[in-house]
Amino acid sequence: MASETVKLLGFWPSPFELRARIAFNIKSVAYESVEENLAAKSDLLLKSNPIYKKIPVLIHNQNTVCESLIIVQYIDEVWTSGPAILPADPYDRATHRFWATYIDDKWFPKLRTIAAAEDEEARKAAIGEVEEGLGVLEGAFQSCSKGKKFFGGERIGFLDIALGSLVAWIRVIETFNSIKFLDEAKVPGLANWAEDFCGDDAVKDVMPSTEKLAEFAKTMFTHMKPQS
Ligand code: GTX
Repeated sequence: MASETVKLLGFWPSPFELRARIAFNIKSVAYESVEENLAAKSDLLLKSNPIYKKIPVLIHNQNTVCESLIIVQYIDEVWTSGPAILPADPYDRATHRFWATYIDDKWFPKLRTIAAAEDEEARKAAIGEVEEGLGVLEGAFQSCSKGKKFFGGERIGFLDIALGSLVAWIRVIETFNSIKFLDEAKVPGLANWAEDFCGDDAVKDVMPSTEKLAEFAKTMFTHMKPQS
């Protein structure tokens, strides 16, 4: 559709924007990428997401869609000619959505807590909680993937995008803390999955490098306060 508007408001280090980019790649949808300055948000962002004032925001013709996981589901439902992102089976879909919510609500905040920890005790506690959560996600991977490469089976699906978008940030935190979260000895399924995910055609050109992200993170973490 030549007259279609498909615009993504984002910010390159954002794992949440990355989710939409990967979904567009899976569907081979061309879109205009608009880089936001989060220290001086554009009127378009403030008008498009007045509730949260956050990126990513998808503008599709007259529709505005906010929240990364909702954007991915919208992309899946609108551009149906490309490969499906959500599983076909209703229970599998529910399971993917459940774990994606767990990642965003419970697990990822712990990863952020490591960077914001005020002392060694808090940092170690947060690392332990992140590792515990990865153990839980390893179990989810074993049951969702059913012996295949991805949570979604033969190809990347919704839950792959939800967790995979965070891999570069996981690696940054690993580097800063001299630890290995995606350790083959502890979470073998996830360790191999992360390599496969990052090498996938829909991902490899949009995933930021750990080095570039680490440079950005150095400044960001200096200003971070502990999350409540
Ligand atoms: N729940 C939202 C989603 O899934 O879309 C979260 C989006 C979000 O947090 N966006 C941030 C934002 O716009 C940018 S991404 C922050 C990533 C940090 C990673 C640290 C390890 N923030 C603007 C604001 O809060 O004002």
